[in-house]
Amino acid sequence: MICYYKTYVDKLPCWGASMSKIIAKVVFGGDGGVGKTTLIQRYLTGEFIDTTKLTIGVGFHIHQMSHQGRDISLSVWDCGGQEQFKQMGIFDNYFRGALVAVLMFDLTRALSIGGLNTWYGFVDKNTKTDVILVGGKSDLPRDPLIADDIVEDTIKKYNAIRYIETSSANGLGVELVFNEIARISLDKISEID
Ligand SMILES: Nc1nc2c(ncn2[C@@H]2O[C@H](COP(=O)(O)OP(=O)(O)OP(=O)(O)O)[C@@H](O)[C@H]2O)c(=O)[nH]1
Ligand SMILES: [Mg+2]
Repeated sequence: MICYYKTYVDKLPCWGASMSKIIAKVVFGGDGGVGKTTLIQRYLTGEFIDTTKLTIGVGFHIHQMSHQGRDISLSVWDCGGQEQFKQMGIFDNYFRGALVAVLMFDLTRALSIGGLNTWYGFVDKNTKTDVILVGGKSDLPRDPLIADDIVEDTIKKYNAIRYIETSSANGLGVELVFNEIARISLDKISEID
């Protein structure tokens, strides 16, 4: 059972003194334009970049953070949500071994909830990746089709352990997403130490 969790974590032998040696993998999925890249950038830089270009293929960041006194490094994979990238058949590989998958939809666009089906299909069920569901762009008027019961059903359908509404424009929920990623990752890593 212990080895089972080892597949989630890369241990780097020598990354520099200030870098946590444990790197937890987190993957962001969701349809094109829901706000994945902008959310990651808002967290990493503190700025709302409203000129984000669509992500071609997959973006990647390494981020060192602390959560409740423990250090962790995250490898953050940001999947380009445009249809042509989904159809390339590469995303299964990117989701494999992730501790956390962030599945994101756009609160202004009900169709983006429907799109989550494909993204959930990429989640690695063998390694029991935890899903965080994120509803983005909460600063904008919400699509009236996204009623509370639709959100509740979506949480259940994708076994999300947390649902967070975010705005990269005003910062709401942005820190919380990454704190939750760190908390979940550290809990899992504790099981292999
Ligand atoms: N008002 C508002 N606009 C946002 C927010 N998040 C993203 N946007 C805008 O939505 C557009 C798309 O954002 P991206 O972050 O590029 O979306 P994405 O999910 O990375 O898209 P792909 O890379 O194509 O998968 C950009 O013009 C952003 O400025 C938000 O929280 N509030
Ligand atoms: Mg993007």
